[in-house]
Amino acid sequence: MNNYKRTTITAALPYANGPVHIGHLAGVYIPADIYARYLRLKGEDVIFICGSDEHGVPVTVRARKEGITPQDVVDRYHNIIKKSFEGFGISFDIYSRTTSKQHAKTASDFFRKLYENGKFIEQESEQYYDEVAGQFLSDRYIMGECPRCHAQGAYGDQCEHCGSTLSPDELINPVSKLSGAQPVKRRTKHWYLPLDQHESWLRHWILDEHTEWKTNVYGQCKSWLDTGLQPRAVTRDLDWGIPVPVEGADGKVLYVWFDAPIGYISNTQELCAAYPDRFGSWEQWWQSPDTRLVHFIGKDNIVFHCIVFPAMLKAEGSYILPDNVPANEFLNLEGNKISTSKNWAVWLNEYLEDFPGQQDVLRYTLTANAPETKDNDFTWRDFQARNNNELVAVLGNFVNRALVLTHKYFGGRVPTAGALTEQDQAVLDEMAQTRRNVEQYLDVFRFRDAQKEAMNLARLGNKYLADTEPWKLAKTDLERTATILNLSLQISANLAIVFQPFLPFSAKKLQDMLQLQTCNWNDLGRADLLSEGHRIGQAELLFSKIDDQPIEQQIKRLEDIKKANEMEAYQPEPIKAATDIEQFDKVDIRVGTVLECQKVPKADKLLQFKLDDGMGGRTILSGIAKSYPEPEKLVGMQVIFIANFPPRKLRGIESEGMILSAVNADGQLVLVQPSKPVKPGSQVG
Ligand code: B3M
Ligand code: ZN
Repeated sequence: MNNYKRTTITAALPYANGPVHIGHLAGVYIPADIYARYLRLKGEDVIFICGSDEHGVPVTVRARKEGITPQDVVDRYHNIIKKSFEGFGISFDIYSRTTSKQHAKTASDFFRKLYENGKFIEQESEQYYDEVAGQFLSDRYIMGECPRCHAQGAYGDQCEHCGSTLSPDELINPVSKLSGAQPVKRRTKHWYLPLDQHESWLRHWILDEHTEWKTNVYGQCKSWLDTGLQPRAVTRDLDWGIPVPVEGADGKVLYVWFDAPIGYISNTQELCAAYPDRFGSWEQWWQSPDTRLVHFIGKDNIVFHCIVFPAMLKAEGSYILPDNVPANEFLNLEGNKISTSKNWAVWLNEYLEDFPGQQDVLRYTLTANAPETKDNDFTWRDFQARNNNELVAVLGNFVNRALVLTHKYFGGRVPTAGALTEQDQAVLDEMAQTRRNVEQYLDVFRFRDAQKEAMNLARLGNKYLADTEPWKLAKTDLERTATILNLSLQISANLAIVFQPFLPFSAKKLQDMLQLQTCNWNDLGRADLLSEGHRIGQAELLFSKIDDQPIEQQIKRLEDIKKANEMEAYQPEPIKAATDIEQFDKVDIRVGTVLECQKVPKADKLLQFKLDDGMGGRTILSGIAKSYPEPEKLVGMQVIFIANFPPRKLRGIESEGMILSAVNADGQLVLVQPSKPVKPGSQVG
């Protein structure tokens, strides 16, 4: 381990153009929070920095769509996001925003310094411009026909149909996504960070000096470096952002990925200015060689944090570089990629409303399933099982038994431990390993294994109680019962400590129940945390069982969203080969009124219709039972049927024709009916 004196922890600044969801929490904010809490508990000097990322094109697009200003958009989401993080106990020392005054100053100064020291190159180029919207278009806002597969709706940077990487110039018939207008080419000047000039030190710094980085991070960096780095534009033609602070840059702002990481620095400055006694000078957190900088991010941000931002910091000259960038992969939801635009997500603000007081259950589940080395899946059933089988049945149950029995047999005072048996000693020995077990994983950002080790201590306690059965012993051997409960309470106290980084709300509750005065990480493993005769508080449930009903409700919500999305994505079937009126005239199509309708026994798809066809009635079988689970409700409805198909026997019933229906986007069959009542038997044509 390095010889550092303090740690600056940053968590990716979420875009303030939508709320945050479980993917964000699992990938970035929970691991960062566990880590920050862990270091603080060890007594280390830590700051934990975050804030909203409020610039960029997507904010302007949303504002335009809603007819409000970009500032309105970011004000709304900044507040929602901030509240969500507070709700989940994410212990940032500051959660600020990139529209703050401090940030504008810091980011401008940073840019100007690089500019004055000749760290940029200036380049003119032709870019697409939307004359209706009055702005230049970023790649994502130009759409057109893919030059490779000829699908419509390819983006200026990529065709999602065939997966090709594109440049806007290649699109056939490009249109602006903003206004639908055909964009024109205009000349414009931008400043570029010449990453190619940074390649050799970056190669050495990452590939030789940071072989300890997570393999997913290291691998992505290696592939970028092996492909060769290109200069990157750090300015944009846009009216939302931090104005480029040099002459001849009217109408230009800093590229959002240039200003956002500087937000970590400006937020630190804001924090240190507000609490100088507590946090000291901002410089020590960013410029002192004995400070360790750790960036928590998702995998889509790796290149910016491992290559672009370090190149900016190096070019500026007075900053330290990140020591580690423990990026996670992605979390999926019920087997599908989380998507803000498709509303395929569990939104944190909604979870807090739907499961009040149960933040730790989600924290626990997301850590247990964290996408640390590969993409992972969140399912509501797994969430329920983790709560019921682990938090309730193991952790909660153990602690509850220890406390309840202490109240029952020893009046709520920690009983005196007598001579220890071999079994007792073995339990204590194992408990003494907890700190090492958990730390070995926390120190290398393996939070799921760390949490598993913490849970193992609860399992140990649970097994100890199951093996010794003090509730039975109490009747015959109170002395032995006292020893067992003393040990169980010591284990509970250890649990209150070890779970603090993972389940801060429950750990605090447990600490209060035990009336444990201090909760020091360095005390982990000790068997004398609660002294004999110490009075404990009332036993309350740490966790409660989650029934099927709220889980099914969440699953239903997602099913509804999926249906709505399918509806939207629905593409009609291609038109059949040409035919003519003569062919059509041969088919006799009529209107009928449903007299009776019922399921056909032992045929799960078939409904049996009795129709008034104006000619004495007829029976028709139709394979639409799945779409109409209550067939009796169809009685009285008018339908359209083909009257001149030869009769056909199905399941012993003769069917005289075919009833017409359309297929819905979700595969449901929908009966077709006349728009006004029609005399049964009338011809359709
Ligand atoms: N806002 C991207 C994201 O939320 C971006 C992170 C900025 S960190 C400096 O994925
Ligand atoms: Zn294509």
